[in-house]
Parts: sequence; structure tokens; C-alpha cells
Amino acid sequence: MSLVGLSGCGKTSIYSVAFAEKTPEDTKSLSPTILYETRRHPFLGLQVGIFDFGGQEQYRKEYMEKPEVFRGTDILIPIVDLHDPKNFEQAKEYFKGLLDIYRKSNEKPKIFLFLHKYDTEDYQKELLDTNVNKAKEIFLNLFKDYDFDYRLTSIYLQDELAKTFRDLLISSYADLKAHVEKAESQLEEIKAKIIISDVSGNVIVHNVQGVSSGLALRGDLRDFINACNTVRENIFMSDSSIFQGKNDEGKEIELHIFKYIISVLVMKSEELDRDSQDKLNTLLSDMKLFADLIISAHTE
Ligand SMILES: Nc1nc2c(ncn2[C@@H]2O[C@H](COP(=O)(O)OP(=O)(O)OP(=O)(O)O)[C@@H](O)[C@H]2O)c(=O)[nH]1
Ligand SMILES: [Mg+2]
Repeated sequence: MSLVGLSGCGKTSIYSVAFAEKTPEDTKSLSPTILYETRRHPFLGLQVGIFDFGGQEQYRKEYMEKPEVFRGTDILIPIVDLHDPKNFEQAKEYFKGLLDIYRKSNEKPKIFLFLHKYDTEDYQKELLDTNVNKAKEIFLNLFKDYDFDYRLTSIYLQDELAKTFRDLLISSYADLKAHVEKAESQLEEIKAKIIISDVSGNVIVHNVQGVSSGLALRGDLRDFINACNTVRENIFMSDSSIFQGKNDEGKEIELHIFKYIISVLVMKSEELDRDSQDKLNTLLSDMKLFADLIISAHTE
């Protein structure tokens, strides 16, 4: 996955907030990226490579001379700074240059444009809407020959940003999206706190506020999943298992691990009513299926 755009458009900030547990405030002290940085992020059992291409002019020039650096991109994320309309044309030229590179190497990455800084942090609301319209005119046509989509994004909408990446990463698996959407609606109807994540602690769906920072699940819960997953692997030696804990006040926590990939954490403060319990059971069997689908997609 390659993040590209002019210097200061927010690439490193987006990475930091969505994947590296940073707050939006933390990004204010970031320095421009030197050349490019590569990171790996486990997601649903795969290693996702994230390339953050520093956007200062000297580096952009260098990339154009050594276009191999872009080779093998599955998902290209061009980022446009909505607070900087005077540089829209320059960003467009950069993106055009990149499209040329992919054309020459016969590659067709999926393209997902971020019209970014869609917020009024240090910016006027009236200008923002004008800029969105202008950016749409300039950029939406550019990628028409590609598998293309776009979003309005902001690091100040951290949950939305994490969901954008979740959807983007899940979209590489046919059939998974429907399961995620189904889980999202099922969660609303169950009277328990539920977090569905992968075993590395990337939150897929949840109905509890404040348990994640970007894609990353809160550290203590992530440690719990991690410990249980080790027990599953080394002691149970099975690909799925259930863990339970409770105190004498009726608080209860239940962790289901499916196929060493998906974890469903259920937290209750009292016995569930019949209806919620039925729905939870449905959710659990759907997540078992979800995990099976991921495994078979990996095998393919
Ligand atoms: N208002 C607002 N500011 C943002 C957003 N995303 C990033 N920024 C700010 O934009 C500035 C530049 O962000 P960086 O992430 O360093 O930009 P970059 O694209 O990595 O720049 P280079 O590394 O030089 O290519 C920082 O001060 C961020 O706080 C956003 O969504 N909204
Ligand atoms: Mg950067």
C-alpha cells in the first residue's frame, strides 16, 4: 500500500493515527519524511506493507528517475491536502507522473484517493466546502481508467479513518465485506459490550466507545488476547478456543478465538437476556465462518 502526495499533505500523520496509536495532536510535531519509509502491519493474518513516500520536491524528482520504488503496489493512496488549494494542480501533475509509471510497467493498482484534512482545525469552514468542490473537479476524472474510489478523510476523525483502512484492506477479500456489515448491525442489538478484532489487535467492529486508537485495540485488552492466543497455540494446540473470566459481582469477560485469526471479546455486567444471547450466538457462528473465509482466501 503506497501513500503518495505533496509534502505536508498528511501522509505520515495518516499512518501514525490509523496504525501507530498516535493522537491527531501528536502529528503536529512530525518532520517531513526523508525519502520514503516502509512499515509492516499485520492485518487478518497477512503482513501489509505500507510505503510512506516523502513528498518534498527533491524526493519526487528522485522517484521519477527511479520508478522501481513504486513497483508492486497493490493499493495506491494519493492524498490531497484540502487546506492547500493553490497546490491542487501540482498534486495533479505528480499523480499523472505516477500513473505514467504504472502504465509503463503494466501495473494497475487499485486507487483510493483521500481528499484529506476534511476538518476545520486551523481552517475556515466556508473555504473547506469550496475546496472540496474544486478538488473533486480536478481529481475525480484523473483515475477513471482504474479501479477507483475516494473518501473525505481527516486525522481528527480517527475512528472513520480506521474504518476507511479496514474497508480498504478487507476489500481485497471477496465476500468479507458483507460479513462485516452484518456484524455491525448485529452488534447494535446485543446488550453486551463486544469487540471483534484480529488476534494482532486490529479492531474490525465494536460497540464500545474508547477501546481503540485508530485500528489498534487498547493495550490491556490486546495483551489479554495475545496471552490467550499463546495458550491456544501452545497448550490447547487447536486453531479455535474459548476463554472466560468473571468476578463475584457478576462481571464477565469471554474471549472466542476462531481459526487463529479472529477474536470476539464479549463483556457483560449481568446475565444476557434470551434475545441478546440468541443474537450473540448467531454473531459467533457468523464470525467462525468469517475466519474460515479468510483462511481459504489466504490459501488461494
Ligand atoms: N487539520 C489537519 N491537519 C492535518 C491532518 N493530517 C495531517 N495534518 C497536519 O499536516 C502536517 C503535515 O503532516 P505530515 O504527515 O508530516 O505530512 P507528510 O505528507 O508526511 O509530509 P512529507 O513527509 O514532507 O511528505 C502536520 O502538522 C499534521 O498535523 C488532518 O487531517 N487535518
Ligand atoms: Mg511524511
